Amino acid sequence: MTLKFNGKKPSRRAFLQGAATMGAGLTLGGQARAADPAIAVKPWMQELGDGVDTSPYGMPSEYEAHVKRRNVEWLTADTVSSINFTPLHELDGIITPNGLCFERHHAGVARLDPREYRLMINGLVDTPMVFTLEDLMRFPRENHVYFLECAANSGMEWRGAQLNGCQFTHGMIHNVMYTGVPLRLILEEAGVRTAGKWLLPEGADASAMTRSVPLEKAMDDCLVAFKMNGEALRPEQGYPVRLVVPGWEGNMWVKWLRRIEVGDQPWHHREETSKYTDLLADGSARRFTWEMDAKSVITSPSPQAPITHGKGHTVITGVAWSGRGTIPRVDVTLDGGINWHQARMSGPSLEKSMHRFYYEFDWDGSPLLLQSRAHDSTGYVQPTKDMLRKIRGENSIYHNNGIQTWAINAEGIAENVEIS
Ligand SMILES: Nc1nc2c(c(=O)[nH]1)N[C@H]1C(S)=C(S)[C@@H](COP(=O)(O)O)O[C@H]1N2
Ligand SMILES: [Mo]
Repeated sequence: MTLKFNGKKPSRRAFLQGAATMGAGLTLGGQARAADPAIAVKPWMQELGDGVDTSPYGMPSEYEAHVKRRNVEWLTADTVSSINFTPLHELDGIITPNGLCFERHHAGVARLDPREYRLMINGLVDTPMVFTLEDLMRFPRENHVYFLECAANSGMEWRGAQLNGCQFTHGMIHNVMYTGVPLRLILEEAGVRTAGKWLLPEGADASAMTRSVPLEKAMDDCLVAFKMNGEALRPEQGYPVRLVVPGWEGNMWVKWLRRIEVGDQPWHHREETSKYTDLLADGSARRFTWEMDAKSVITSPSPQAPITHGKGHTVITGVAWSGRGTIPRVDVTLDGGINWHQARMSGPSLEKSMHRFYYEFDWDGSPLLLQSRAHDSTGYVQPTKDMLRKIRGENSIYHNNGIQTWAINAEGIAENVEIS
């Protein structure tokens, strides 16, 4: 740990003394508040609270009502084919609570009756099959934590800083523990023919979303998932069953999964031609850019989470992820990239999952240019936005994994800016 108090690295003894005086609230975050009226006896200490079962399905505290998904009204013509954003600036750790997972629908939320749920496997298979939900539950199942990032995450930021808050610049992501059946086992049950090389998962919503997925990926780590963070998928996330395509762009994670066709070639449907391709400067387009590159963002402080305590000990935190593995290291800069400091990682480091980092420092109250830079387990380092534009041109929307900058002024207010 590289905690510094007033610029000096404390000895272990000094640190322990510091911790001891924290009770009196002097060193890290506290203040001497002997006369603080909030310490007095409160109504909730004098009366009985609600009994069990007042809220059979628990809800967050009423004081947390601001912690919610938000959309950006001008982005889409209506909310049915639209997107909202995970409030990253309010979260900690690595798991996204189910009620806060961003939503992306092409035709609204399908309301499936699980008793009428069916999954069909057809095309180049020995035995076309139809499974009920109960059938799926009889396969061996696995638990994995994966991030899902829409390829359009940060897309509005390609040409310059635009939206003021990491919820909006980076909130098309969630990180969830899935329970599901390896797709490989289901395909083996149907028997993929030798000519079968591609899959076409299809959704049961009114958009009938489809994507071409190479067979190798399906046989490697795709899941047919029915639980998220231990409970049934939320309707917004594809209840009762969605496809999980670890590390790959969110669009391929077909929700309300109803059918998987096996074919010998990709289908080149809408979502892999007119959408989810990147027009380059020379007029050609990148396609099948499935893997999500390493990326990170500081979630606090950030435009929706300013520094409110003034100068002194300050905690910077954020998240990082890579579609190619883990994140062994994140660097943080306070001065727009002149000096980089290695952040402290905390929490599980899982493949294709979000990672949490912290950087604690003593803020002298002068303006800051905060950035974070992720390194993934392949050695890849998150690029600047200038580096991305140099290679990809100005026309891209998808796959913007460039370094994000927040400018913090002397009042602690944060703003989305771009410096490189
Ligand atoms: N059936 C179906 N699956 C879908 C979509 C959809 O509209 N319909 N949207 C896709 C897109 S573009 C993304 S980014 C993810 C979003 O998943 P989420 O709503 O759980 O965040 O689901 C994908 N799967
Ligand atoms: Mo997406």
